[in-house]
Amino acid sequence: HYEHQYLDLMRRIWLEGDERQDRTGIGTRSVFGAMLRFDLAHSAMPLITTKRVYWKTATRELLWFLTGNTNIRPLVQQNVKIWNEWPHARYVRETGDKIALDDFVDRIRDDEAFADEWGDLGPVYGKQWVDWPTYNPVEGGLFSKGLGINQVAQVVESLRVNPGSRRHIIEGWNVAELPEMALPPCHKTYQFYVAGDRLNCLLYQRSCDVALGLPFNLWSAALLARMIVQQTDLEPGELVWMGGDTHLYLNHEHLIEEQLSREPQGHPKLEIVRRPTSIFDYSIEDFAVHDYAPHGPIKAPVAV
Ligand code: DHF
Ligand code: TMP
Repeated sequence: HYEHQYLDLMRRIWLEGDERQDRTGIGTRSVFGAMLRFDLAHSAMPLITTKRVYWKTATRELLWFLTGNTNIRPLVQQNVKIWNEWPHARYVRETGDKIALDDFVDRIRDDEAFADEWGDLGPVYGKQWVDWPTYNPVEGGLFSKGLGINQVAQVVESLRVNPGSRRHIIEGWNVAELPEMALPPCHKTYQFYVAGDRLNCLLYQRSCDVALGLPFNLWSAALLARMIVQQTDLEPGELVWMGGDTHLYLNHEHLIEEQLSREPQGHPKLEIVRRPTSIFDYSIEDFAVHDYAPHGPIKAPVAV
């Protein structure tokens, strides 16, 4: 079963990883450099079954990236909570107002002006993917903003007209803008590769929370590949995932012990029920997952 790769990685990190202090103060066990490979043929998806993964939440996040929006408000309005902690932490830090997370999120939902001021994550994934900023030199060594670059549209186009290219890349790591981002991109580089009529996707993730983040990241990368497959009239190939600092947080022990005691079950499949006009026209109703009968959810706190 494809999922043994994930469970084997989790076990190896937990048993053999180096214990390290990390930015969040929680502490991790970590390995540096890891690879997973998944065959996406016949609509197969690398969806984790040893706990319930909220694939619709991950899908809403990906669709939000593709709109170019970096404010959590549209996520909050869809009841997607995965980015709430970071704007909340910034608000508490910058105002000294120790508002509870739930109250902060209610305010983001109900108060547009408040959301405009406090809901933004800075120029994270969405901005870099579809509107990477450009600059034009002007008098006196200054620069003015040029038109943004839509990397996603460019990759879809380059896959169509020049499939053999070695330059099909979507890059999130905009060095100049890292200081303005709530978190520098984790899933930072996607590369695509056409072999015959199959589209392969490689994701390089510089930093990976194997328990909470990785199930979402695998789903989203495979989903993005499938959407591009549909838009380019190719067939699904392989997803290759590569991790840099690949870690487990020490406070995820209960999740890890429980998950490693479970066996993968079933082979979920993704059906895309409609063919939207472009990569930017998908909506949540376009996706149906079949044969997903996971084990129960396992809750664990996210390190902020
Ligand atoms: N920070 C850290 N430390 N780990 C992350 O995985 C992470 N991921 C981010 C932002 N910062 C991060 C964005 N993606 C969850 C999943 C993905 C995600 C953020 C959070 C998460 O908490 N998942 C839970 C609950 C899901 C839900 O409430 O819908 C899970 O059980 O999968
Ligand atoms: P870092 O910026 O110090 O590396 O912290 C980011 C943490 O978030 C790290 O534990 C990796 C995790 N993460 C993922 O695993 N996947 C994601 O998609 C995101 C946004 C973060």
